[in-house]
Amino acid sequence: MDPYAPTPADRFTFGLWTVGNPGRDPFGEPTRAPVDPTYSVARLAELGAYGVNFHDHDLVPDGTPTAERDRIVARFKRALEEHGLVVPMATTNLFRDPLFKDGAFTSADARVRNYALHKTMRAIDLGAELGARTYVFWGGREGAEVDAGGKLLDALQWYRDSLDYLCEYVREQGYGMRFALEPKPNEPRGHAFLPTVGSALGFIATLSYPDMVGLNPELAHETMAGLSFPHALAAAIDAGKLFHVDLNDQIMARFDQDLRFGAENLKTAFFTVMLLEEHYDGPRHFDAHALRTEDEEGVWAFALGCMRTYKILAEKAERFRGDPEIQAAIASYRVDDPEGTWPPRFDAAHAASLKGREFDLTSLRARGPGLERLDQLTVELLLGVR
Ligand code: GLT
Ligand code: MN
Ligand code: MN
Repeated sequence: MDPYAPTPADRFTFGLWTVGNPGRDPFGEPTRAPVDPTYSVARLAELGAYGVNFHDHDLVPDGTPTAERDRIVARFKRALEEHGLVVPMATTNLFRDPLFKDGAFTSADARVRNYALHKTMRAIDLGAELGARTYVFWGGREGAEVDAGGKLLDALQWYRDSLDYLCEYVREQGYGMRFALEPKPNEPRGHAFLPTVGSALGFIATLSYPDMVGLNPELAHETMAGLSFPHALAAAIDAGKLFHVDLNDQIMARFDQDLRFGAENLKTAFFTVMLLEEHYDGPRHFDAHALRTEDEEGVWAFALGCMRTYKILAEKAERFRGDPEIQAAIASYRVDDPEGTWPPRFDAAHAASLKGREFDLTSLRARGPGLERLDQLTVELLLGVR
C-alpha cells in the first residue's frame, strides 16, 4: 500500500472554490469550465479527502429562489452521503457582489452593513444545515485604499458590533459553531483591516464572546505580509485560538498566489506540519488552487499533491523527532541553569539574589548554540539522505 495515499482519517479538506477555481486572473478570462459541486465531492472522495467547505454562493448562487435553493442543498447532501464526505467549515461570500466594494461589515453605508448581517445569518443557517462546526470570516473587502473617509476607528467598531451580533445569533439558534477570523494584509483591498494573525488576536480579546472566536490563519497571507507562518501558527496555538487552518504556498511580496501546499517553501511547510501534528486536531484545509495553466487533470493532480506533500512531511516530522543526532543537537541547544531554576518564582529575596548574582558573561557570549549544524541536519532529512 502507498503510505502517502490520503485517507479520510487524515482529515484533509478543500473548499469548493479551490478545486472549482476556473483559472481567472485580473488580466485573463477563465481557462477552465465551471465545476458542479457534486462532481467535486465525488472526485475529492475518490482521492481520499475527508471533507469539503464552501461559501454560501459556491453552493447556492446569490439570489436563488427558496425552492431551487432547497433542491440544490438536498442534491448536495445526497452527494456527501453517497461519497462519505463531511462539511467541517462554511463561510460567506462578502466580497464578490459589487455592493461590497467598500466593505461588508465595515462599509460606511449602514444599509450594506445590515445586508452583510442578513446574508451571513442565512449562510450560517446553510452551514449549520450541512453540519459545519467552524464558521470562517475572511474580510475580503474589509479595508481601504484611501483613508480620507475617516472611518478607521469606526470600521473596527462596526466589525466588532457585527461579530458580537452574529455570536448572539449562533447562541440563540443553538448551533454550537465557533467563528474563525482569517487575516490577510491586502488584496483585493489596498490595506485590509485586521491584516495579520497578531492583529486579529488582539481584536478577539475586545469582543463580547471572545471564547467563541478564534483564527483561521493562512500560510499565503502571513507570507504576503513578509511574516513567518510557523511563527503565526505558534502565536495562535499559544493563545488557544487555532480553530482552523488554510494551507497553501506563496512567494513573499507577490500577489495572492494560493499555490499547491509545499510548492514554494518546503521548510516552511515542514515546520507548519510539525506544529499542526503536535498541537492541532482539526481538519487540514487546503485553500489553494491549480495553476491557471492547468486543465481538469491538473486540478486533481494539484489536490492530490497538497495531500501527499502533507503526509510526506508528517512522516519527516516523525523521523525528525526520532533522529538521535537531531535530538541530541536540540538537547545541547537548550541549556539548563544549574544555579537557578526556571521559571523563577518572584519574591523579594529571590529578586535581590538575582540582582546580586555574578554571571560568567564571557562564556555566555562565546557559546555557539549549534544551529547551523542542526538546520543542515534538518535540510538533509528533508532531502531524503538521512
Ligand atoms: C478566498 C480567499 C481565501 C479565503 C476564502 C474564504 S475565499 O478564496 O482567497 O483566503 O479563505 O472566504
Ligand atoms: Mn489566499
Ligand atoms: Mn484562505
